[in-house]
Amino acid sequence: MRKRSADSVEIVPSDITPFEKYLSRRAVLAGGIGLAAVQSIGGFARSAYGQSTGALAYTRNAELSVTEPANSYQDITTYNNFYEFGTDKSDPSEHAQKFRTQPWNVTIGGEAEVTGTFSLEDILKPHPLQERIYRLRCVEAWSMVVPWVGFPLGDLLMRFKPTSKAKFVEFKTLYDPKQMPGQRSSVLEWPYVEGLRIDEAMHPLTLVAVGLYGKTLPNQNGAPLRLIIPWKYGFKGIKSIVSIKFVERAPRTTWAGAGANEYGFFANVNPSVDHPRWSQATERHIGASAFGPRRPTLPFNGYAAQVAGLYTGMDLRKFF
Ligand SMILES: Nc1nc2c(c(=O)[nH]1)N[C@H]1C(S)=C(S)[C@@H](COP(=O)(O)O)O[C@H]1N2
Ligand SMILES: [Mo]
Repeated sequence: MRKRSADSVEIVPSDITPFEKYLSRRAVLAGGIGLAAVQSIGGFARSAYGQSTGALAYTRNAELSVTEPANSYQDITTYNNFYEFGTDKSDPSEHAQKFRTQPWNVTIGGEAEVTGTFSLEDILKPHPLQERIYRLRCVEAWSMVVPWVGFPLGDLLMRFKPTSKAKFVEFKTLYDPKQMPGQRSSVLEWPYVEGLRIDEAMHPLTLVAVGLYGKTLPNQNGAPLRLIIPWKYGFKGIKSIVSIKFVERAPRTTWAGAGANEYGFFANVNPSVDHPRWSQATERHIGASAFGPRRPTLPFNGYAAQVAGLYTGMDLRKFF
């Protein structure tokens, strides 16, 4: 891998380890058990990825979906936050159209037995896709309901065999100011960095999204792969991921860099802890009348039954 600067790496094709090759080598070493099983999950059409909004094969996961009606495709793909393409809600859909997501590589590093740079295809191939209708709650106090298509992040992370030192996972978005005009301004520190505690990353609700409304992700929604953590504010859902690193300490996130008192590391949706500049007690649902009533915001965005246990004994005012 060629270093470009301390924080960004340029991936050259010769650095890419085909995942199957790696696994078959490991399978021999490990006596053929376990690792070989990873490959047999199978189930998605290789050609489905990397195209612009192509159809995806998936099953619906009703158990992990909300029953509220989803927002329109129009709302979900034109009202976006993706500062790499500008700070207005309409900027990403206008400025991300020519963004190239093929070829795409993801580098896995840090405290894990398996590390290296893998093609998107190798990253995604073993994971059958599910549709999950999740609520998205932005820290700016608006919300949407989105039919995401993806698979559990934990299933992906386990393939790399994180070590006992892996207490957190750090994620980075592509750094490419030529393609991402927002990165030519210093509105945020680039590349965009996010992080999760390892148990949050492994939680079955935490999703790697590769599509929405049954099609591959539009660029403005974070193509080709992004995170969705439905009980957290939207900024945790990092888009267009190129790096996943297992680390011992909580990474310094981009938004904490922009204002540590405004954007906490946990960022669990919490109606009783206000953002310094606006209340978090209620939310405006995108698509509903601007003059209609605001909705009360639910603790953990409505997912408390599934995730509150991750934070037992923690002061959620301090760890906001
Ligand atoms: N790389 C990157 N990821 C990002 C952002 C961003 O600016 N850059 N914005 C975040 C914020 S604040 C929100 S609310 C969600 C919005 O996702 P959506 O546009 O798909 O609704 O993306 C998150 N992921
Ligand atoms: Mo957000």
